[in-house]
Amino acid sequence: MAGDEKFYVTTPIYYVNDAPHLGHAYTNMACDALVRFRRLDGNDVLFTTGTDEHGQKVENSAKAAGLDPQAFCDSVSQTFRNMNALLGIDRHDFVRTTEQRHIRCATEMWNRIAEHGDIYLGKYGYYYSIRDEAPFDESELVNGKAPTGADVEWVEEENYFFRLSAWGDRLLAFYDANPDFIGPVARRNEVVSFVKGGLHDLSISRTSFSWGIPVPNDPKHIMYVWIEALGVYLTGAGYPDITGEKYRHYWPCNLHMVGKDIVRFHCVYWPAFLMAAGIPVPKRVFGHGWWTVEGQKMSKSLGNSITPQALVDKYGRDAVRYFVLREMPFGSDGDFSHRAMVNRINGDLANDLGNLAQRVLSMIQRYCAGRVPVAGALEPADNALLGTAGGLLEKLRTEYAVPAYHRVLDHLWELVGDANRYVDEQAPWALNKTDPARGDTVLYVLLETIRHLAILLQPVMPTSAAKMLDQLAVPPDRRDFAALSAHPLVAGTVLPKPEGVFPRYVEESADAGR
Ligand code: ME8
Repeated sequence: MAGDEKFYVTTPIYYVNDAPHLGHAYTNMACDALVRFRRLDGNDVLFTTGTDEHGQKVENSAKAAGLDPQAFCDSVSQTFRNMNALLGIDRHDFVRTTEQRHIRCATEMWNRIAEHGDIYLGKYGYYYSIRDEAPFDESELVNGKAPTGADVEWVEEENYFFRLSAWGDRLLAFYDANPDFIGPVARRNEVVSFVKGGLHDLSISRTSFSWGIPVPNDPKHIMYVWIEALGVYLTGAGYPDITGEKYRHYWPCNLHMVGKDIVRFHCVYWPAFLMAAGIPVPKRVFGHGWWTVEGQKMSKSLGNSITPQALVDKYGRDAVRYFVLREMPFGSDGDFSHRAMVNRINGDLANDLGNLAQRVLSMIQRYCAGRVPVAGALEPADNALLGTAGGLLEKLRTEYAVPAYHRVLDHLWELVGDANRYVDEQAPWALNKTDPARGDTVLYVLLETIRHLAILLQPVMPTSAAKMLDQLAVPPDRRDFAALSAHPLVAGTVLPKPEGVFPRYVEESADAGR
């Protein structure tokens, strides 16, 4: 993977009728870890996220807030930007669907699809759920409501339609030819069986409200929110400037990271729109699972949504990033609980990794006058540990390609475990008395192992990993993956006095016993 390969990754764009919560934070933190990994591996990365600002729900929410829609969007969109700053989301382009560049992009996309003959004007009656922004057939309703339980209303209007029904076979052929297009496999199977079940044409314009992008040459219609929202990924790559450097370099997109709820939009509608417009289809869509909180679905009515701010205030940014990527296998659903969070902070971070670093760095101060010691001849146990450390990057490349963050962290913590056992077996404090040269070698091997861990942990815990690397006196320009083998620690380098990087979580009295 190393080299100047390009990589374009996107998060969904979030509706501005809701405040940022753990679910949005999760997708962004996951993408950010991947982006950082790729950048440290020498890739040229474009990373986009942003906000989805049109549609009836937004128009309604603005009205309820007593604001004009644009002012409403400006203020909520800013809360998503703030979330990114809070979580340490790396260099990215924040794209808003109300920006001119996006309006140009969506308009051009519409024109291209229309030129291809895939858009027609028809009459349509359907059940519509405002909450889901989705139309439903009668057969999809459950007890007269949307499958999500949202209320629906019967709507009839003259709409433009996208001829989706004509794309089923081409989509199935596309999935066959591109087996990695949808991950994980369970989601792929769902999509394939949905398409095999037959596709209906899709209504892609509305006349019942006005907060949206006008349909070219027929401005009493506005584009249905999904057809323009998906186009945001093209906007991020500079479309419609298809001769431009940006588009030619970054499109097609490498990965759309989405929640499982919107896999169908990204894996059925989106490739069909693109093929109809004559635009290359992205390489992969990954549908991750959903979080519940203390065993319950997050919902406005239950008032149990966790804000990113509350999480970071309570546990710290890096611990939150670590927890969400370690706790549930990426692609599955999982539960966020205070208890599980504290176990990870005090177990994995403070006891396992934190103690390893603290123990080793304290011995360097005590036995080596605070300098990187000289390594003598290596013994099999030393080579085994260094071999595992040296082999990690290749393993992590495989896992990030899925991406399987939980396995990335499993691999790293296997090395933490090996290193802790090695300290106990080699007992450098005893060697310091009986065979100081051997003691120095053991401590050097441990420092090198910690350097590997810290460099490879940067994508998930950038702040803590940077502190660890500061303590190893690794210069800022020697922290990328090329430095793993190119720049081992140099004997004699003075190391600063160690400070704990991973504090234990101490229960506040209100938490005790939970
Ligand atoms: O669907 N657990 O926006 P949205 C994990 N605007 N992830 C969650 C989650 C949870 N409990 N709840 C939400 C939209 N998410 C459209 C997208 S893209 C062109 C348009 C995450 O604000 C997850 O990534 O409803 C999900 O796909 C996204 O938030 C939906 O955000």
